[in-house]
Amino acid sequence: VDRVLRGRIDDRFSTVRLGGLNLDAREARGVRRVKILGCGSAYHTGLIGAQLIEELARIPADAEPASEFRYRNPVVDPDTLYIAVSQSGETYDTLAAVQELKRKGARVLGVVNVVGSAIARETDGGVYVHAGPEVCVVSTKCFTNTAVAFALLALHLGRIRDLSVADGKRIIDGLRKLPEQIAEVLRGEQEIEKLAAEYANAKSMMFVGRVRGYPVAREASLKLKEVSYIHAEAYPASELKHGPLALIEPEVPTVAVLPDDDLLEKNRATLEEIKARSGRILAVAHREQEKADHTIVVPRNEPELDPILMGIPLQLLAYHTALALGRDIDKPRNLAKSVTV
Ligand code: F1P
Repeated sequence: VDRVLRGRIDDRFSTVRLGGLNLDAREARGVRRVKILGCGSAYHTGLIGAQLIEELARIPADAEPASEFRYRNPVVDPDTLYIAVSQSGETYDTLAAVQELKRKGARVLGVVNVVGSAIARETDGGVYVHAGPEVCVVSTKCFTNTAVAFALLALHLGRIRDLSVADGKRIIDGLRKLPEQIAEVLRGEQEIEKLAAEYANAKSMMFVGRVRGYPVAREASLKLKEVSYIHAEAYPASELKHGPLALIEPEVPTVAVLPDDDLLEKNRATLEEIKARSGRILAVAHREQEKADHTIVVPRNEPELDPILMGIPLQLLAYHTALALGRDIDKPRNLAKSVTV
């Protein structure tokens, strides 16, 4: 996280410098909509990025799996800014989506980790994530850094569009706190290892979150599937009552992402629905949750940045669950470093 922030924050003016963006102020002011494309973890960081851009720059934004987008003859709109996200920069579905967009005359930026990769080359500009090489196949630190890169991009767009400087300063202060807070989360690893041993016998796992918690729930569920091979589902918390509650039973525990924001009461009501069906609950929250069987407590930061910190203990949970089950974490089955087909 230090690396993605380094040299990019100007404290005097509470602004952000993104040298490679290649989007001048006039172009940035003309953006009516942002569409983010990526696959797997990159898509999930896109969901976080879309929320950050809506919250901090007030531009309508959404994310879609690039692997869907490229097959559906999408309407390409000149006032939409397209952003492709990729750790490797080589994922073929994402690259194909970028090429399709370029063919149709769209402006496409990249949020990419590997410098000089195919997606970095094909895009018109963008932000490098500087997470360093992902030594294992699954994306972990790159997920975190990409979310930080999106916070910087959202701040930048917000500032150009004359949104509150005070808000910018608040988020910048929050970003600066992240490295120490991440270290604090990592110091809780032993606790998470014990929890992983407790939940590793699950038949399946449910992950839920609402708004800022939802992309975290999706990513945590993907991480668990990728490395432990436990079946997992992720739902927006309010979707549970539209069918999936039927799956809840003691052998199907739920991981609930519960930031201490204005949705906490709603989220607690979801926990009650799960408890009423004898479901076990592991919460990730800013304070102990009495309705949960266990809580992993993470430090508080600015609410918009919650997805960044809350994802990390769940990466550790997936890692230790895989270890407890004797899986080869660095070589998960059926997963390539970059999916080039
Ligand atoms: C996308 C991705 C990863 C996943 C695995 C397969 O990669 O789906 O999220 O962990 O490595 O590919 P990328 O486009 O971000 O490199």
